[in-house]
Amino acid sequence: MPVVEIVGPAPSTYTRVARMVCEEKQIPYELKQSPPHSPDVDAIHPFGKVPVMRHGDFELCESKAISTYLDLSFPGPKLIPTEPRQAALTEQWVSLVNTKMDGTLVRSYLLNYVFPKGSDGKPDRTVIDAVVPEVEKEIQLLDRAVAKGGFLAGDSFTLADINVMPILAYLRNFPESGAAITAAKSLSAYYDRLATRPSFRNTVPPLPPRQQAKAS
Ligand SMILES: N[C@@H](CCC(=O)N[C@@H](CS)C(=O)NCC(=O)O)C(=O)O
Repeated sequence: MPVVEIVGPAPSTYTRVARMVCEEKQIPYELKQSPPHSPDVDAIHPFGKVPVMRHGDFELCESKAISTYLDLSFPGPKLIPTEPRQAALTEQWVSLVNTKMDGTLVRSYLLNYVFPKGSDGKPDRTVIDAVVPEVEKEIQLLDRAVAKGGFLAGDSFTLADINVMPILAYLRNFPESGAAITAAKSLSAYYDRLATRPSFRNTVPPLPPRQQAKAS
């Protein structure tokens, strides 16, 4: 069987999702760290987003589609349950995160810190201050969701958990979101528990250059 190729940079949250799926199912894969909108990516994703995937002559884009393909094609633990309610809850949480929360938590909040756009080269406080209430609201929503069964979709580990963990990993490192996660006791415990999984530990992205400089 040909080796699965995941194309996208390691720091990308969605790329990490596809990699975590491979790790959970012990699918041999290669990571090709082409950035968004590079020829490699544009050849597969109509809007140049990462990740994209190659498996032999099969090419695919969109993290959820890639995850579904991998889950259905390879043996190992089912990450998208087959029981209808569990399957629907998994789909629901992937959708809520991808269609709403990624916009708030990653695009509006985190990326303002990681790629500051303020006139002085610092994060734009106006943008951050405006989005913080919604960031806090969404973290509280996740906290309530995992308080019930210990996972996002009921009481077992699914793709819904894989999909949110890379976002939480970044959120813990920034002031307002970090404080909100610390205050969210169920979510903090959930993160600490899931962060011990090999799939998460084996896909930790390198520190961004600015944080590397501080750490050394
Ligand atoms: N719906 C897509 C979203 C992928 C996405 O937004 N990826 C980001 C990196 S984490 C990206 O490619 N950003 C560049 C851009 O949007 O132009 C998926 O689930 O794969």
